[in-house]
Amino acid sequence: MQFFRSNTGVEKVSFGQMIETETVMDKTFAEVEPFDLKGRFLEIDNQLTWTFDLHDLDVVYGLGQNIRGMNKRGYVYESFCTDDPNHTPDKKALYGAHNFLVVKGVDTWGMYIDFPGHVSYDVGFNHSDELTVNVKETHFDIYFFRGAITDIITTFRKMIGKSYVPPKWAFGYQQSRWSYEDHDSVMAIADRFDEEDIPCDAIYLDIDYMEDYKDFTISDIRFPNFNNFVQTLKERGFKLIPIIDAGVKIEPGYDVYEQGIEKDYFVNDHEGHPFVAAVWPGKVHFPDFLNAKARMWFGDFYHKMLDMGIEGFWNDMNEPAIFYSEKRLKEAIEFVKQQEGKNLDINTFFKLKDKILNLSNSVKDYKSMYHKLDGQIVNHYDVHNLFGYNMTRSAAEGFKRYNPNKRFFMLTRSSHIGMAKHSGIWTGDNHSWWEHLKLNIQMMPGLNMAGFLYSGADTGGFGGNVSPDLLVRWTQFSVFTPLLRNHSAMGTRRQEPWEVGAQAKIALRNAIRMRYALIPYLYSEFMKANLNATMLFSPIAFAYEDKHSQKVEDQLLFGDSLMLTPIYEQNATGRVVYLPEKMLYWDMSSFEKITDKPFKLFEQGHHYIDMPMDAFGAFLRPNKLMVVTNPQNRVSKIDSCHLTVIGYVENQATYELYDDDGISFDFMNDHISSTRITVTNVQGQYQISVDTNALDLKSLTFYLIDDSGECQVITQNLEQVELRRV
Ligand code: MIG
Repeated sequence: MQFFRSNTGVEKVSFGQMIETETVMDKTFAEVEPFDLKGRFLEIDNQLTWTFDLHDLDVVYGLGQNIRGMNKRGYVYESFCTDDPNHTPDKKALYGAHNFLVVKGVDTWGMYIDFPGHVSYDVGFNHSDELTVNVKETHFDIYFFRGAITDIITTFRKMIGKSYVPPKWAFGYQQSRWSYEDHDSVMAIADRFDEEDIPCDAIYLDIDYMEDYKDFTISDIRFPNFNNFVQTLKERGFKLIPIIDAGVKIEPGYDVYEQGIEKDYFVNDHEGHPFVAAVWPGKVHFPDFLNAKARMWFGDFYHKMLDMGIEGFWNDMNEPAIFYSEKRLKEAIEFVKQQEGKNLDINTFFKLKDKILNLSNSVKDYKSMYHKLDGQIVNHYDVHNLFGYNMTRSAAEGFKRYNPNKRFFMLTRSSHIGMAKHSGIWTGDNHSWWEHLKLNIQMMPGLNMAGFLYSGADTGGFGGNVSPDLLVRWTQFSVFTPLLRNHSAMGTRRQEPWEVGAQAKIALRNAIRMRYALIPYLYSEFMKANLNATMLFSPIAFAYEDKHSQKVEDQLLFGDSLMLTPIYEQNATGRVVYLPEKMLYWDMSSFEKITDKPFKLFEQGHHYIDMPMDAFGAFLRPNKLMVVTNPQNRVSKIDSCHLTVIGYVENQATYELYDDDGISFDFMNDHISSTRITVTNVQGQYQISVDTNALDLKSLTFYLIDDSGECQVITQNLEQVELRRV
């Protein structure tokens, strides 16, 4: 065991890593003497268990994409990337494995476990005053952090590298369904958005666009002349986002399969033959994404579709999901045959049932898969959580080779710490349940802590049938998440915005239009969170130290200026909110209503806020500003010349508005537009100053609210040069 301390106050304990995980980018740790190590640890049977004390008031944040609330205390969790579409409260793991948590309390400290296999956490479940971590291995690194919670998170995020930045169009509304399966159905969706005057920037292609579910193929029966089709939609402002699955169909003559076999780039079984699993295409092999050469080979296949005008993808089934393996299916069938004609006792009957039910995603299969890394053979189970990460890394590195200065769109289902550098994530197959809207709300801070800023859930729910009010409420929340995508499964009720009734359609159009109005603020806050390694969504306890704020589970700070209080319950027409200080409510039901000054001040404390179905809103913090604009139907059409600024200014507020070209990495060389807006309230008179290098910025309209609730509207014309200081 070795101890390290970095210059940022992080302590690292190394048990000697088994495999290079590529998760920690900042490696400036100096070896030190063991010091002040927390907890009690125990090594038995090649596993390590570490127990820490929890104080009564400690709140445990983190673990990224997982179930239950923001405060993880009171349950058990696992890090083991899992394709399980039933995200019920008894589950312990979802698609991602994110071993970072922070205990906030009397003593605030954080922990990151850099290990790609199975890790479990008992967060005060068996013993309410203990946090116990178990790692199924003794070779790995642990990092400990101390400081204020936001400093711990920033230190950690800097260690793991800058988060992924999508193209700016990715902040628009995106429509998906499994599946818009042919040319005509995709066209009909695009046409309908324009007819209904509902903004939309992207439409997804799910597995049916392929020929027999073969990656990087296109069914020319369903999509004749695909290149033209991509181009036509692009000219109308719609991007197409095709899915790529992890399994490669076994089919002689199919180039990905043939080359993979020839180059020995597939994951093997214990006999050294390519492992046979079955997923959508039937029997498949899995590319050995942990192997750098295989990664490069697979990543280059994306180029084929980039050449057709595609600008982004979603990588699915990369936990990897396995419907069944050839070997285990054989065993199961044998077992079933043996039972024929027998009088089954109850145990045998259950065994029979389980043989079939447990075929999918079996740990036995993961334990029979092998990776080949520079002559080293590694059992898949030990590095399981790196698989989806490396599939997506393969795509991201492929994009860099294709065009190093272009931002491509990328989402992945499975992920691990370190992957946030390469891609965004969607949170997988949720259901059209109110509980999953709440889960979505509560998961956002954990995702941000793990570096995932570009993320969101399947809005409206993937499985099950959505009700009109659930779709409206969910969309009203997703208006704030960087990824705003409506997606649903085959066979469920259709949930495009016009499918759930006339009243809901209007509410949905208004909410989606409000999203486009928010883009100046959303994009600025997203990019600042990215560049400064800070949070976009935080529990209010990250900013307010009062006792009550420590326990709030259903409100979020969104960027620097807003506090969200979403509705997540059936039939609710309002809700109780907690305000840690005096704040301004903005009724965001429709952007156009802004001229009616839909603002109201509320004192610190608890309040009941009315929000009928078509209404939603957010609270502005005092002495903060937000910048919005007139909504348009595409991100590219957004008006950045005439902006609107809203603020409750008691004395002084400053806002840094960020913008860039939205498509290149030039922002990394400071090719950005920045506008600093300062509003000072001098006894009811506002002084406004604007420093900007944005040449196209022509006017700013201010809605300024003072302590008495009085709203003044002031328009500043920036063409008067004296106002603009560059
Ligand atoms: O076994 O491609 O999470 O978004 O629509 C299901 C079909 C496979 C799972 C993804 C979902 C996608 C679906 N996929």
